[in-house]
Amino acid sequence: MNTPRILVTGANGQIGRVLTAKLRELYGNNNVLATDITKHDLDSEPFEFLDILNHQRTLEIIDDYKINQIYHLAAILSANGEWNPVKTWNINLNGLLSVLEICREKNIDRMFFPSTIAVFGNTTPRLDTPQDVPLLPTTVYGMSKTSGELWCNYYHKRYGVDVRSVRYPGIIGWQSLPAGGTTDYAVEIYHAALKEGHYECFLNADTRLPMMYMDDAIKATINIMQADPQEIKVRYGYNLSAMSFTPAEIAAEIKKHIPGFTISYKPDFRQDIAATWTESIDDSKAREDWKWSPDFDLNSMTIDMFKHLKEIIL
Ligand code: AKB
Repeated sequence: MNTPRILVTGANGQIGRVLTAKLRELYGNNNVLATDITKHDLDSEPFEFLDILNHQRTLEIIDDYKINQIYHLAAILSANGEWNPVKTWNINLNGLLSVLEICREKNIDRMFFPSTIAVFGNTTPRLDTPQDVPLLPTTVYGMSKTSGELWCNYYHKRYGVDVRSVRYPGIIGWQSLPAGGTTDYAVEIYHAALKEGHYECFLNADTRLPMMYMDDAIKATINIMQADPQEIKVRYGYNLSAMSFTPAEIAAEIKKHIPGFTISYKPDFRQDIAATWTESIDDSKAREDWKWSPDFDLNSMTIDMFKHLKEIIL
């Protein structure tokens, strides 16, 4: 395959920042255009401001930079989405439709759409959740991602758009902070442990959720995008799994590194969201189709998080 010319939307988000850097390492800075509605001081060029609802500007950018692959990350997450449901639907779903239309019109080679465990709901089996299950999400974020998966599948079947998607669990990394998600606690807890020695958690001690280290999330994203088209059998979101833990379990892991660390619990509305998601995921389809496998568990992730965060924070 020739070197791709890539557009990343939402490049300043938690995953976008790390993914953009990795794509630039792989394909060269000038072949990866970062776009977002805000610019971070440390962003390297090329960068363009882009509101994903501005269809005309997106088309112009695609032409100007001769883009042939899109990683469409721009979205509002589960907790923040609940503060403004209509805006969230508009950005998450109408933004996706605009990008899918552009892929069709411009014959874009490949597109990536991040889905999430937020597509699951109270009717979904909670343990080892299979690939194809009832989806009845309760958040507008989950609704937009569930519908988004269906639209991706539709554009593939109807127009042949080569769209690929995974259902990310909660993502934990030292490089960037999440904004407005329900799984954010699992990043905040490491920062708080180093800075304050204490963390007040907005979920209950025993709320088990699927999680993944950033390195694995980036690896999965690049692997699925580099796979041959015939290996991709699922054109909505592939289930993806690495580890599952509760706030009490991650706190116990942190205590191994910081013995004086303490945690308290003050559950808020995010506990109600988390309670509708599942506890563990069966990702055998991704393992089978494009040979997915994670490298990090809770233990190795915690060692790596502290190694990097200590350099930044202390
Ligand atoms: C969130 O908590 O909203 C996200 C997700 C699981 O998609 N991290």
